[in-house]
Amino acid sequence: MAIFLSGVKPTGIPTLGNYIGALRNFVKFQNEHKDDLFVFFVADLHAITTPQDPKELKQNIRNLVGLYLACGLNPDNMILFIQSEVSEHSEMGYVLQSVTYMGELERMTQYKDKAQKQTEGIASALFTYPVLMAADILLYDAEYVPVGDDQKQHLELTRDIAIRFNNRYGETFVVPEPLIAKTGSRIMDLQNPNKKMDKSADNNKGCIFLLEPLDSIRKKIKSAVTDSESIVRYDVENKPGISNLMTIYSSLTNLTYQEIEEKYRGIGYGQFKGDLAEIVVDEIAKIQNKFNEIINSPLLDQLLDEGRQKASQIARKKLCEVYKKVGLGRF
Ligand code: ATP
Ligand code: LTN
Repeated sequence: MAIFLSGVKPTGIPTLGNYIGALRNFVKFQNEHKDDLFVFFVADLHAITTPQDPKELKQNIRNLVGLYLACGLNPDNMILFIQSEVSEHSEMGYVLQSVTYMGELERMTQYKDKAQKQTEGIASALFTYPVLMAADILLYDAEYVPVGDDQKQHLELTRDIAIRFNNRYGETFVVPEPLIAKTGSRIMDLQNPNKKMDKSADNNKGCIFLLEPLDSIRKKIKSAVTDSESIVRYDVENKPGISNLMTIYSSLTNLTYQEIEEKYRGIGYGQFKGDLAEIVVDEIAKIQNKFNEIINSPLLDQLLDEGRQKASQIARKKLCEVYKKVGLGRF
């Protein structure tokens, strides 16, 4: 039985980028691997590496659990939990800090980007964030980690940490592999197609949220930045806006770029954007309907209680093994 694992930060309402680059693939893999185990969590400890309002954080955690399920994750072969409820994540993170070098963390591009945006000082947790992420993964012996393209560097560091620990203390961790989709692993902002669509971005105009009113989604797609050529053609360098819209189109319809180009040959951007708006709205409307059905159901807490219990059991065992190998305490 293989173990797949991933997490999403409750730093806001998940976006179309999170859906195409992550959530949707979780569901796809789960459907394709019914005999394997899927460990998914709400990465709330990661969320507080940048400032969060406590009330909003609480709401975002709940909404994210609802959205995991509304997107189609199946409780049958899944452990779903909230990261901060399983204290082994922080404990393992600390031990792994002792085998991670400052220089490695200084090279992380997500740290450099996010540090630049901080106005009230940079939290040291933002710097050590990738080590906690390594702990999240290594605690469960996960083999596969489905993520968007922006997490590739963190996964490489996780692998380096695992290999280093294994060399120093003996075979302990499974070295995980990232699963990054070929199409849609980096959806760009609709107003600034050179920047990743981010749920915690300052300006929301180029970002589509999964719980946003459908009309607002239509408007955002129709006013997405394109170019003056008026030809639907995939060319990231010269036509980043239209290429990004084509990526969204392709991800949600499974049409290739070439098929999309042929479909819209001789037809301007208006029709293309109108069609794309309906494709996106159809997909998100399904998620919102399901979300509204389940968000107040006691099932959510039941699943989270069960998830916490199962996750703690696995994590505690791994943490004890690590303490023992490192020579800590009286293990
Ligand atoms: P923040 O804005 O707070 O940094 P985020 O949306 O960038 O949040 P996460 O919530 O941690 O980051 O991302 C969850 C998953 O979604 C990760 O696997 C990440 O790689 C993926 N993801 C995030 N943004 C995009 C995007 N624009 N396109 C594709 N995948 C994305
Ligand atoms: N850092 C990730 C969220 C995350 C994660 C993980 C993803 C935290 N822990 C473990 C995969 C595995 C991000 O997407 N920003």
